[in-house]
Amino acid sequence: MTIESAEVLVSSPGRNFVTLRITTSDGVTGLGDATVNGRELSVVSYLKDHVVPLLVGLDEHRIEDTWQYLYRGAYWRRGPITMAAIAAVDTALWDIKAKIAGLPLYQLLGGRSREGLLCYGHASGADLPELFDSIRHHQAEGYRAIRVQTGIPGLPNVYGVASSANSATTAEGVTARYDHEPARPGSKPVEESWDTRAYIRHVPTVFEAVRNEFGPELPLLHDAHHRLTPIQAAKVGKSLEPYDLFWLEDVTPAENQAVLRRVREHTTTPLAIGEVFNTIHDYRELFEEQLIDYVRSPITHAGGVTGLRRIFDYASVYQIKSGVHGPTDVSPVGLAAAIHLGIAIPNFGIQEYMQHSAATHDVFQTDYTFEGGMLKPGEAAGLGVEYDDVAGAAHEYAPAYLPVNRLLDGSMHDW
Ligand code: EZ4
Ligand code: CO
Repeated sequence: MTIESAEVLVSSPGRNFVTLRITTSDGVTGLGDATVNGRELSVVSYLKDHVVPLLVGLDEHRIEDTWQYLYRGAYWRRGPITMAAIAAVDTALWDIKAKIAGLPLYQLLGGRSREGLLCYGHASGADLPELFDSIRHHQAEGYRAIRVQTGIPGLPNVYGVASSANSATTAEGVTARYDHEPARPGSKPVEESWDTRAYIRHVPTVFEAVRNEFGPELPLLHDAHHRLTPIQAAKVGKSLEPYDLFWLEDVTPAENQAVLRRVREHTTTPLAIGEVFNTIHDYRELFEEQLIDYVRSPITHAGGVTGLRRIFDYASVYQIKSGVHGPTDVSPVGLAAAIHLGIAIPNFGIQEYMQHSAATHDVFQTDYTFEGGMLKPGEAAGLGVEYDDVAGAAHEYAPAYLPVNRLLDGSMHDW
C-alpha cells in the first residue's frame, strides 16, 4: 500500500488548528497536528506546497525513512515550521500504522509503563483570593498538580492570568474564566506589560500564601515565561526553595544555554525548559550538563512521535523526565499522541493539560479520558481521534496573534 493523498485541514473552533490527514490506497486515514500558535498559515503552506506532493506514492509503513527524507531532504534544518510539518506527517503515519495493526498507538511504543499520566492545570488570579478560588476550582475538577500564575501589583496585565479580554462567554455559553490561552483573534497582537523587579519581589509572597492555604503536599508549578536574566533566574529559584516547587519553567530565553550553569549553582528548584525547542540538538548542552530536570517539547513542535521519543530516550540517560507542553494550542491530535507516548516511556514526569473547549471537541472527537487528575489513552486502534469535517468547516480561519510584552518604559521584552 502507499500514501494516496494528504489534506491540510484548517479549523478555528475558538482558536486556530492545522491538521494533516493522510489517506492510504486502502482507505486508512491518519491525523497529525501541525498547529504553530500565531503563525498557523506558514505551516499550511509548508505542508501544502512542499510536503504533500512528496508524500503521494510513498510506503506509509516507512515512518523513520519518511522522517529522514523530510528532515535531511529539506536541506534547511530545524525550526518550528519545518519541525511542525514533519511532526504532522510522522504522527499521521503512526496513527495509520497502529490502525492497520488494530492496536492503540501506545502498544506499538512498548505498551503501558503506568496506569495514567499525572497532569497539571493552570490556576491563576489577579490577586490571592481569585487565585485560591481558581486552585480550588482545579482541585474540584480532579487536578492533583497545579501551575500558579498571578497578577503583579502595578502591572495592568501579565502572562498567565485570565483577564477580562479572555474571560468572555464563549459560543457554547461557557464562561472561560480560566482558559487564558493567549492568541486572541485580531489583526494585531495584544500588548502586555512587565517589570522584573516587581515580579521578583512579588512571586515568593504568592507561593508563601499558597503553601499556607493549601499545605505542603500539593505539587505546585510556575512559569517565568522566558523573562529573566540568568542571575535574576538564580534569585527567583532561590527565593522559591522554601515552597518546594515541582518545577520552575522557562526562567530565561535559553538561547544562551551554557549560562544556565550559573542558575544551577545557586538553586535546587527543579527547572523545566523546551516548549519552544524543536529538535534533539537543542537539548544537548542542557542534558549533558544536567542543567534541566524536565523536557517541555510537545509532539507537535518537535518532529512528532519519532522526534520526541528520541529526545526522551536521550533525556533518560541523565535522569531527566518528560513534562510535555499541553496548552489548548496543541490540538487534541497532538495531545492524544502525547498521551500514547507518555503512558509508554520509562521517564515520564508530568503532562500539562488545559482542556479544550466543547467547540474544539466537536471538531476533534477523542477517546482519552481525564479522571482523578490523570489522563489515560483510549483503546481504539490508532491515536483514537476522529476529525469531523462538517464541524471543522463551520469554523473559518481567523488571524490571531500571541501577545507582545513591553517594559514600563515601552521597551520590547521577551513574552
Ligand atoms: O505561552 O502555548 O506553559 N505554557 C505556556 C503557554 C504558551 C503558549 C504559546 O502558544 O507557556 O501558555
Ligand atoms: Co510555558
